[in-house]
Formats: sequence, structure tokens, C-alpha cells
Amino acid sequence: MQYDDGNVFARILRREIPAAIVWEDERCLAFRDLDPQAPLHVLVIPKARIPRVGDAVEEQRELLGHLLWAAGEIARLQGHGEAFRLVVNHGAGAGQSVFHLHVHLLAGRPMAWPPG
Ligand code: DGP
Repeated sequence: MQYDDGNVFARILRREIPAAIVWEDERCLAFRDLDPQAPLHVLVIPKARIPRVGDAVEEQRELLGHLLWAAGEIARLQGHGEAFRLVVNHGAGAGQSVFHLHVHLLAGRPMAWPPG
């Protein structure tokens, strides 16, 4: 899939629109979800232009791991290191609405299984 530079997370990365940022490093940015589904709901996004997780190329394998590592660090720093859930939606059919790869970090309430 082609990457669209006008998507809302690209605009957050360019600081064109505000976000409640909780983490930033050389490879990723994390900020609170506008429509939180749990007491802690953070989106971890790469700075690289990747529309969906399945669009990442082989050279970006380490970056994908970095996003998971950062999510775990954020959960711990936010006081939820013992229980959290990570979700990545790939494609509209799976619930993806913003086409810049993002990892949902959810914590602070019981999590049902299977997910909806
Ligand atoms: P998904 O459905 O997996 O593509 O998740 C997109 C998430 O992005 C959704 O939980 C709501 C969130 N979101 C959409 N627009 C904005 C925004 O402008 N700011 C922030 N912080 N979150 C947004």
C-alpha cells in the first residue's frame, strides 16, 4: 500500500497537530489515543513511513521489534508493567483507520479474550 503523507499520525510526527506525547526516541514516537479504550491507551508509531505492519520490509524487522520494546518500557514507566495488551490492526477489515503503522498499548482494566 502507498503511504499517504497527509495521514493524521504523519501530521503529529511533523508537529502540525498536537498530541499528548509520552515517549520519543530516534525511531519512534508514542502519544495518548484521542479515544481511549482503557485507562492507559497509548499509540506507539515508527518515524518511518510504513502504512501497515505487513508493509514493513525486511530491513525494518529490527524497527518492528523496537516498537514492541518501547511499548513495554512505556507500560512500565506508566505503572502498568505487570499487565498490558498490545494490538496492531492491519487493514480496514481488521479495524485499522489510520494508515501509519501503530501499536496500541492498552492497560488498566481487565482484558477479555478473544478480542472483538
Ligand atoms: P486504528 O483503528 O487501529 O487505526 O487506530 C487508530 C487510533 O487512532 C484510534 O484508536 C483513534 C486514534 N486517533 C485517531 N485520530 C487521532 C488523533 O488525531 N490524535 C490521537 N492522539 N489519536 C487519534
